[in-house]
Amino acid sequence: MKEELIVKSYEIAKERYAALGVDTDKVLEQMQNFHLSLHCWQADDVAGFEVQAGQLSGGIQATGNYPGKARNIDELRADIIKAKSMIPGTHRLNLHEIYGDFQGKVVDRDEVDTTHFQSWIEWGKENDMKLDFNTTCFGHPKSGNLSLSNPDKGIRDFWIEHSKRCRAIAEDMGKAQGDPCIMNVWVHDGSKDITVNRMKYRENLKNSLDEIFATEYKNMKDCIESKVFGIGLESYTVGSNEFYVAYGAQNNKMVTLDTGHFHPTESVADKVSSLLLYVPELMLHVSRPVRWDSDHVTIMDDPTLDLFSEIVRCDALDRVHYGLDYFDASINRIGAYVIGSRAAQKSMCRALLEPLAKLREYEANDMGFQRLALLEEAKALPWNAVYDMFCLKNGVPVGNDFIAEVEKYEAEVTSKR
Ligand code: RNT
Ligand code: ZN
Repeated sequence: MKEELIVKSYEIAKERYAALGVDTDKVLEQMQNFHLSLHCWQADDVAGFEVQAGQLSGGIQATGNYPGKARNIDELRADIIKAKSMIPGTHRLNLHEIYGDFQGKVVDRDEVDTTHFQSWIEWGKENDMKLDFNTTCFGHPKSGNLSLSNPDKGIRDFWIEHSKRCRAIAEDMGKAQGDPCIMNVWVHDGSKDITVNRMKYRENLKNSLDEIFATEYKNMKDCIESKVFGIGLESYTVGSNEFYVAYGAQNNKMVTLDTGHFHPTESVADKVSSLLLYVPELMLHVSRPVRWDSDHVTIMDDPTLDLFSEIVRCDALDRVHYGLDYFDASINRIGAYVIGSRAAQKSMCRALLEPLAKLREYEANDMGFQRLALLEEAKALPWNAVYDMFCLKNGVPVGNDFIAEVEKYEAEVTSKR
């Protein structure tokens, strides 16, 4: 897109917003400090690099077989660097344990340590990407339907050991990057059919978590993620929303909100203010559920817009961490990274541009019509001119120009895999 046009549009937008008391230059600065944590698993459909790799399990599924997925660590790194060249700003990388640099060796989940992530730590430094981390309790012969909540102490202990080791790795990552590494715990544990032992498994999960979190760390932060159900585990989920919200509130742990992990008519945006009164921080897994937790590519839809608006309205920008979590194997995977990341950024940009002072003034004075009218008008204000300027300032393709970039990389790189 022509630079002149972008600048001109921005100047007009600046004036329009100024008339409503919104400073677009300040929003550009805020956008620069808004970091996404890009999920490494979009590049290879959650496969990872274990030599002994098993099938994806745990009730999650990547569907589609679009050609060109990353087959090894070098390809995955190249793809992430390519994706990030089309996303303005600086971002983090969210790694799962199965993405370790195992150098062709069989390393079981209870044997992993920081040496397997040393090359990632260096790569992160070189590429200006701070790392976040996740335990991986699915896709393993010991995963079954129950991991941390398994009544079999041997299996439970195996996953406790895995999770403890992951925390130690996250601590080392955090120390090396001079910024806490956020480590997420999500386990698939549940049951396909009616269970008559709900309490027992939840008690096991609670005790396992207590053991895992016993060590205090300074350079990593824990977060815990609930969900409604997984495929094949429809009747019962050990780590439900109530379970983790209560655990987080009692133990001062960050709660992860995956936007696909609630009942379809439930507003995830509405949870932000309640949770932030009781838990220290939130981690987001921004996704797009279509009929179920389908992990479609994030787009700028109403739930996503509402969620980011709510964070801004709660003045909670620095108490929320912004992870993405989708895995679509049916379209160009690098393109999927860019679409979802830019959709999250655009949602945030629009949220930051909301004429909040004016809206709150109306609300305080019981001026319901005026509040609703301005909310409607704000939707069509030229927020896109501000986002385009943000892209221009960061030297990344503006508007739909990134489509050609993705196509070029496909022609030259991914189609040859
Ligand atoms: C699964 C959870 C979880 C995973 C990743 C791969 O339903 O959302 O966060 O998607 O850990
Ligand atoms: Zn998730």
